[in-house]
Amino acid sequence: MMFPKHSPLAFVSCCALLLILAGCRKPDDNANTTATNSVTTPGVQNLTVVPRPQKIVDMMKARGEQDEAKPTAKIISPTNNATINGSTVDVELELSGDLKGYMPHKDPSTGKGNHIHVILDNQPYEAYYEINQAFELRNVTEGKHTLRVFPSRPWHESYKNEGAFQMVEFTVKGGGDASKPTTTNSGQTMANNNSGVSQPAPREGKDVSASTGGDVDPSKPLLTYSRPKGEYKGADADPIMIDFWLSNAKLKGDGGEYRVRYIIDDDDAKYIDKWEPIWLSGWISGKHTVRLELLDKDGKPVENGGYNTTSREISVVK
Ligand SMILES: [Cu+2]
Repeated sequence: MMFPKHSPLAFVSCCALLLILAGCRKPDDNANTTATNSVTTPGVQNLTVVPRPQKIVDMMKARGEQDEAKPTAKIISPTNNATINGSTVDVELELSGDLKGYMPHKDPSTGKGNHIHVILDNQPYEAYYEINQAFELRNVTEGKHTLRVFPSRPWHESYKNEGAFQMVEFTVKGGGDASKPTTTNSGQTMANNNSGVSQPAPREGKDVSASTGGDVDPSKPLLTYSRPKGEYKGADADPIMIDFWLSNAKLKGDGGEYRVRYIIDDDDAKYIDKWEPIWLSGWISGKHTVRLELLDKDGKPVENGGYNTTSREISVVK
């Protein structure tokens, strides 16, 4: 008689016990899941400065004297302080100086080669390979802009001799619509606006993002961010080069008083005291922020139109 009476209670107790057990199990399961995740997603990145990769040393040897070249760039168009009507800006360059065989050109079989880094305002650079034809900056917004160029090697290391870097300011009237998405890849949408004249082959160019030039004084210290940018895959992601152009400033280790500070993600700040590229090894997969800043002798950022502190997001796929 007693047993049936207790039976529902026992049943409830059992359920409660099971629930408690289930409840107890749950955090364990979560903990296990978390633990598994943290193993598959490497959380810690320890970057170290490593020597110039052997792959690049070998390429330099194969290039003969080219790395001792002292290319001088001249921006033919746009001229300094020019006013451009319309949203397409043709960039024309001339290279001279002691070239030692250096000439921009993309090898069709490898997709690589010497090229010029072209920087509109403080956007990521664009690579410009065939300088016998103008490079089109498309959808440039109305207003004041800056253009910076310098010759670069196939592995994107810039030439740092005097005269390699050139900068002009120009103004666009009736420019591209900042809210408009980019035009077609060949840029023909805009070219077609004119007339029925037959279209030439698409030229090298880029639909640029909306931006305006900073209030830059070209006679003041100026740090131009160059690398890294974009996506790095496999062997190209280890190591990754940091490279920049420095105007009107000498770094501490080169007999001057300036320093370049770099901050990767939320890591502690590190410093570059000689004007040369550095290679960093130890990147983990995912997105990373690279910030470069020019500092004066007191460790304060040097202001120049906002260009001396630049952050870029890169992505690493291993
Ligand atoms: Cu490059």
